[in-house]
Amino acid sequence: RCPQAPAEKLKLGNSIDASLDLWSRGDVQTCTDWGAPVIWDGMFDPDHYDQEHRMNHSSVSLTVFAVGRYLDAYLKAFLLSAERHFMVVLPVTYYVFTDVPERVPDIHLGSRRSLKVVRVQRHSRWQDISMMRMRAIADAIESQIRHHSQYVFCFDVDQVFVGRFGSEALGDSVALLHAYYYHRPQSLYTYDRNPRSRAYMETGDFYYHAAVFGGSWRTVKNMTETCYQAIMEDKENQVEALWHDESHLNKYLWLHKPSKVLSPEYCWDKNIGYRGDIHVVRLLWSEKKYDSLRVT
Ligand code: 2GW
Ligand code: MN
Repeated sequence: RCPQAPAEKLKLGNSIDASLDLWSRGDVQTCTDWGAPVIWDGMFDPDHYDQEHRMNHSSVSLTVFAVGRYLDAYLKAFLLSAERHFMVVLPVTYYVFTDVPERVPDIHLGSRRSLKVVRVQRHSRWQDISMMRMRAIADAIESQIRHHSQYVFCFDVDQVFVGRFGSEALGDSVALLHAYYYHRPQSLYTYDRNPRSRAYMETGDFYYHAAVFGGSWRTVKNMTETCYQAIMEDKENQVEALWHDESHLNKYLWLHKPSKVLSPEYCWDKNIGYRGDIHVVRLLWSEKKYDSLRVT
């Protein structure tokens, strides 16, 4: 059931995760070979997680970028759905990074939830809009987030919450299994294969999706700074990794193993169709509007 790691090898870092039932799902991998849990529905008691995190006074910052046309296309639905499903029992601070602050929708937020707008420059290439998030996140953690939130979660904006995305997802270093690759052989993973790029890797553990990653503020700061530095080195060498920031994130997470891995429940695409191992969908890709949004 958990072929890669015998239970005694698991070194779940804290009492909160010790309640995870790694044997409750026989159909999927519930732990990595370095002992990190892979979170699937049925493995955890949501109330236990919420109680523990409330007792610990955990608080979370969520970062999301809505630059240019992505603001009107996706931001409102993303935020409204986050209010219903994202860490609802914990204090949450949204950080919306945009080049058009005046267009950020005025959303009614729950108590102990707030929203900050950070103005960012609009890069002309979309690859740069995506990659430069790493730098902006690191800066915001250093200047603001670390003073009030233990945890940071970073999201693409083109998705909506449709089920609980709760405190079971919190951990020191959290990565997400990409919905298209978690059941596929490693040979199909779209790692960067160009030796000239800093993101180059031959083999890895999983293919992680950059649409969701998180952890303690310290770890996410290190993650985003390290990726940013690698991206800038690539620019100096005039190379760009195959999947931009996602390639660099995959390289980082191969060298620095995440302490918790989220199953694709935490970022599902309905175009994949039915799969028996997905019991709950928590976050869903929004429809891609390439035609109208990716014209430059
Ligand atoms: C992106 C592509 C083409 C045209 C515009 C943009 C764009 C992205 C934009 O105009 N404004 C903007 O705010 N963004 C932000 O970057 C937004 O938060 C969006 O969710 C994020 C990533 O772009 P997205 O969602 O269009 O790309 P995906 O869904 O194919 O993302 C995967 O691959 C990316 C790298 O190519 C990133 O690693 C991303 O995290 C992955 O999910
Ligand atoms: Mn996306």
